Amino acid sequence: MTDAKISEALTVAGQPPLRAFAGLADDGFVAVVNLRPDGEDQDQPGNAAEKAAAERAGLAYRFVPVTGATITTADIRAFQQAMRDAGGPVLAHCKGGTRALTLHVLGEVLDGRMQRGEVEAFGRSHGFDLAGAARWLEREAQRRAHVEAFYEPGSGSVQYVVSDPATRRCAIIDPVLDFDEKSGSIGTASADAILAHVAREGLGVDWVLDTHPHADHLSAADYLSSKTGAPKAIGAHVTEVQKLWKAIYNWPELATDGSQWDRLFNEGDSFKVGSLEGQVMFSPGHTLASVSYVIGDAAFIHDTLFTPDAGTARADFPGGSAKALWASIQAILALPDETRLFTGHDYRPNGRNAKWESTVAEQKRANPHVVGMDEAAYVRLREARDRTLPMPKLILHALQVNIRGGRLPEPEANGRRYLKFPLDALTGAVW
Ligand SMILES: N[C@@H](CCC(=O)N[C@@H](CS)C(=O)NCC(=O)O)C(=O)O
Ligand SMILES: [Fe+2]
Repeated sequence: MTDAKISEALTVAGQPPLRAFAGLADDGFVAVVNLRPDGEDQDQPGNAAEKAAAERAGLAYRFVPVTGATITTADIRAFQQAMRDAGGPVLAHCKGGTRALTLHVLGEVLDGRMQRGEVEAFGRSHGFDLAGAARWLEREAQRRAHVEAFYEPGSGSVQYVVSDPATRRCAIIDPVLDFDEKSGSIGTASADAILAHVAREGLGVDWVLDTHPHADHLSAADYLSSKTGAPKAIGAHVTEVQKLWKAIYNWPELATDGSQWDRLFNEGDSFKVGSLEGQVMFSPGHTLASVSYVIGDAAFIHDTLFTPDAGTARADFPGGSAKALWASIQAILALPDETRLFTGHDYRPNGRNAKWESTVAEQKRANPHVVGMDEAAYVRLREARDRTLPMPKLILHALQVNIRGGRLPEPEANGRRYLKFPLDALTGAVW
């Protein structure tokens, strides 16, 4: 194993054999961070075996799989978080150590502790070639749309603030209103974290956008729109979703003309975020009304494609269609290869760090729901998988709020708000 001590807190290394794990604690390490996706090499122990070996040795363990060509800001932040959580010396390894050092230096540059121009010389001083890290920073510096993601672990949702550095205007996309279904409590911590970011960065909010009426969490669009004064918008087909759920909830007074939003977007509509141009793509399948927002080189595709290792979203909610989802995915994959794709959920398969960013090229290369598929095969795969999935825990709570743009039910005479649940309206019971 090649290893290099970068600081008291961090040593980067090539693949350690499992038998070396017991000795790492004696060498003073408190944690191992594994950066290798499973299956890179035949003789690689892999995530599960490393986790077990680390536990046996009394070491903390974190799985932050990355490939050199696909590193994202989320990976860099996850690596930093793993370092902070360890609270002592960490051995971070990939195959040869370069990816580990790359994540470290990228974090240092993003946080202003290292200059972009110092990266390669720093790598050489430790015996590593960090040309890839320098290229990553170069690409990042050229981006016009700045994207900040906020992961909400309760529902595995990813909320975004996309901003125009030139005008410091932004759009908020798919914000979450916290909800504890056991106590019936509503909270605004997630939405307030977005407001705090917006204030810290001195951003003006042009839009509060939802990609679709969510079925797994309450939307904070109404809350954030009233806090910022920014208009809220969603796809125009939301009116069909309103009609569908109006019948399910037996809710005669619900307006189903979309008047709960300031703007309803159709396919091809455009809008501005500061000086950046936003384009709307109609992306039905997961829901009747789903849209994707393409802003600069960033596309917010929510529940269509997830990250390549996590496949695609389900298509079995009322109004869903695997066939329509396949067509929507093809339209997204027809965007330029380098388009950054930001997905709406991540459920952290195999306990890896949360991921939400990919590119069109990566999806075409590595998503098993895309590679070698045609419409018929995809529909078979999607429908078979959907039959195994229970309904989201909050579907009946969420829809009655989200088809009103995130507005909570009006208070009753006693000042309290109530939710309403239809019985036996949905299929997919867990028994
Ligand atoms: N366990 C989650 C499931 C949420 C869920 O169904 N998520 C949708 C997106 S809203 C999905 O596409 N899931 C894909 C999957 O679970 O494989 C919950 O109860 O909230
Ligand atoms: Fe969804």
